[in-house]
Amino acid sequence: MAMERTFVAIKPDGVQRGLVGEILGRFERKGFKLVGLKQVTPSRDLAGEHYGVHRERPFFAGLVDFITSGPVIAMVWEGDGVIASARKLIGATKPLEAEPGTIRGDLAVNIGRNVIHGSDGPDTAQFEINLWFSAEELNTWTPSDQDWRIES
Ligand code: D4T
Repeated sequence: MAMERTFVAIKPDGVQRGLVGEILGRFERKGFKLVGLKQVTPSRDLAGEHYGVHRERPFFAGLVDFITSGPVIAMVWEGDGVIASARKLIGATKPLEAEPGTIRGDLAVNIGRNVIHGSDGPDTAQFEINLWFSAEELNTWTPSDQDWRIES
């Protein structure tokens, strides 16, 4: 499988609830590589672009209010199959339908406060990485224990 990158963001509720370490740890323990990380309070323009596909939906204004209400942890994770795998680690959009063991299944109850976002496919991942990060903010590096996680 080709090496992939995906965009993941801990939403303001996850930051306010002190879940940053818990969530970062799940991606680290899985074996993915962190190549970009920053805390940012999104502007309404950034939020509108990020959620542009939902612009006509009734929940759009509330969603933008929420995502711009405080700091978000924006991340780029790298690894084989990381786009689909991150979605599995995150769980279903509706937290009450998310399986136990997933981030939303374990840590959330409400769709409007579902703690975390992950890109839903390769095109979205590319778009969202470019939207949230400049090229200089992304790091190409080799973890010292890589051979213990990836068969060469
Ligand atoms: P995000 O994009 O936040 O990772 O969520 P998903 O990819 O899992 O789900 P989505 O795009 O369908 O929804 C985007 C975002 O909108 C919120 N939302 C969604 C909401 O508040 N009410 C709703 O009815 C829906 C469908 C939650 C996630």
